[in-house]
Amino acid sequence: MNHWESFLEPYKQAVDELKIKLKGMRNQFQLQHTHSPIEFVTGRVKPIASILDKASEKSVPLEKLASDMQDIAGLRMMCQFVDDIEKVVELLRQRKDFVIVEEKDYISHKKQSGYRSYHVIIEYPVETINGEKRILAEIQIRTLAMNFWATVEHSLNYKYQGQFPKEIQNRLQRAAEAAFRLDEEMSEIREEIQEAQAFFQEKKEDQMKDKRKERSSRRKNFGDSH
Ligand code: 0O2
Ligand code: 0O2
Repeated sequence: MNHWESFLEPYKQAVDELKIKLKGMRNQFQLQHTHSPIEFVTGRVKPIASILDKASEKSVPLEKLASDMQDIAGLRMMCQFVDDIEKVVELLRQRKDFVIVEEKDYISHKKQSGYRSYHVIIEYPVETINGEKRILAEIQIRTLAMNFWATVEHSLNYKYQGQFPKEIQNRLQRAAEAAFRLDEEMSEIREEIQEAQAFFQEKKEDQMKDKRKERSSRRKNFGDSH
């Protein structure tokens, strides 16, 4: 195993474990038939090239990566509505399997770029064959609209290396405002949307039940005739 592989291994394990745990929260809401504040969860370990770029940009010495780079392990939780974000953060605060070391509210205080998201930095214990290793991980919580904007801006940033032409910069600012307004509009009709979603979910479950019944009666008929 080379140095990078062994350094990143606990981060990979943490991302895998946290993805299961955070997706589990979503499944539990669905089982309770209550609106899940979590729409979907993704996770990644930062690629080595990005770690090196960020380390050089922020003057982080490689031997201090573990303590000074908080997002080598990154999780993202997407929500339908802005109000869901606070609920998700509260659920994270109540957990006993990690410690929150920092919260960054880029929703009340959006970044210069127009970026909005809530970041929770955690210290997460990974069990290894050599004992416990505590690593830092970053959980970004955002609405679908915030995620759409950030994903597009991230791709453009990659293309222009942060040196956006003025025209693109203005358009990105306008798009950030439009995403903000979209979130506001969706919050206004939240109850309507949730009622419709609950209705569809119920209908889907009824259809599944009918299909299960149909299959078991077909199996029974087959058994009776043989
Ligand atoms: P389910 O049952 O669909 O939730 P991995 O789990 O390793 O394959 P990772 O790193 O979690 O992948 O990220 P990836 O592949 O980008 O997407 C993770 C999950 O988010 C996938 O579901 C996607 O279907 C889901 N996803 C991505 N974009 C959207 C979106 O716009 N809306 C919704 N609702 N879901 C999205 P899972 O985890 O495979 O299973
Ligand atoms: P990638 O490719 O997503 O991994 P700090 O020293 O705390 O100011 P740091 O550590 O960069 O700086 O933390 P910050 O600013 O809280 O954000 C870390 C991550 O948030 C970024 O990781 C992005 O994922 C996301 N982010 C922050 N600002 C922006 C932005 O303006 N646009 C987009 N699209 N995402 C943003 P990385 O390492 O930049 O990138």
